[in-house]
Amino acid sequence: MDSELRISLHAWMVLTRTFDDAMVNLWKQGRGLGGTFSERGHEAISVGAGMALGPDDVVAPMHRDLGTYLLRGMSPERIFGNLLGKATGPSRGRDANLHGMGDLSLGIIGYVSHIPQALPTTLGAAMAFRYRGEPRVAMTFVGDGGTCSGGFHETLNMAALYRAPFVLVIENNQYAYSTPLEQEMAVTDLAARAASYGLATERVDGNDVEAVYRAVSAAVDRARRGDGPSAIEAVTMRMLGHAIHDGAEYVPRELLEEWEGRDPIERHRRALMADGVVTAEDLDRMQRVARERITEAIAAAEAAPFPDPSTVTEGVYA
Ligand SMILES: Cc1ncc(C[n+]2csc(CCOP(=O)(O)OP(=O)(O)O)c2C)c(N)n1
Ligand SMILES: [Mg+2]
Repeated sequence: MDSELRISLHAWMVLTRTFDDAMVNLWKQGRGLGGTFSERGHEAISVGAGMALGPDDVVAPMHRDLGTYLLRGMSPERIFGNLLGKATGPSRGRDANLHGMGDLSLGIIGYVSHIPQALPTTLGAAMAFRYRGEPRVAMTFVGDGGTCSGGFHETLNMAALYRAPFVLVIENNQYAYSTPLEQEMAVTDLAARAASYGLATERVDGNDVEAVYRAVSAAVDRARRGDGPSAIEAVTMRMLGHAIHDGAEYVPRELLEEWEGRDPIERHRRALMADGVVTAEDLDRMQRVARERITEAIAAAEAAPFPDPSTVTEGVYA
């Protein structure tokens, strides 16, 4: 992998973590955030997978895929605006959360918060590309918990049957809210679940950004060539609670400590340094730039207006 791409993957992970840390702090300071889902520990997945897409592809990022939103060009100002319920957020104050953030001009389909309904929606986009003969790919994400919902199984069956240009990234963070993987399902090999419907699958270390990028890139290429859908299972750990209100006391401390030692950003930083791709000064600069960017974004989002109450019925279709 060329050095420029490796540095870019790292810089997006640093920006994502910096955003995430700031988001958690804002919530703790009571500064008006809505649903706050930390993606700490998931940066290699959201960035590695997002980077594998081309400019004309579409993606529906899940609640822990902040890096994918940023990579697709959704500005930190707009995302903080959404979390604060401001008119400048993509949902225009309708959904102060990390879903409801679609923007088709950036190739982003808003994640449907009812799990796993983003899967059939994304498959619909993939089928449209297939019918029109466009060389485009539709990608989305699902958690381990989401793989237990009926829509996951129906989507995968149809995607494989019609060889849709569809890529699914399964984020196996080993918990669905407070339920550990082995209490969710009898077969805990999530790639096998997808393979049973006929998708090409691969299981990767979800804390290794380059491994995620390579696996998802191969899946995107396969879909674009017309060789059908894939599911990539990326194994990681949710490092904070389900959402900010949840202290995750039910997760064994030793498990979290073990995964802290595999932190995706720290690991990648060490690899880049060992290979002489970056210097400590480069990394300090990267962190400084990210902090400045996020500080500016928070100030802009806090100063932005709330939606005009007279617009409340706009976007209501039923
Ligand atoms: C149909 C439905 N039921 C419940 C929820 C509430 N909910 C949101 S995320 C979540 C847990 C999902 O776990 P998993 O799929 O493993 O994703 P993770 O949060 O671990 O990334 C739940 C229960 C929902 N969004 N939709
Ligand atoms: Mg999970």
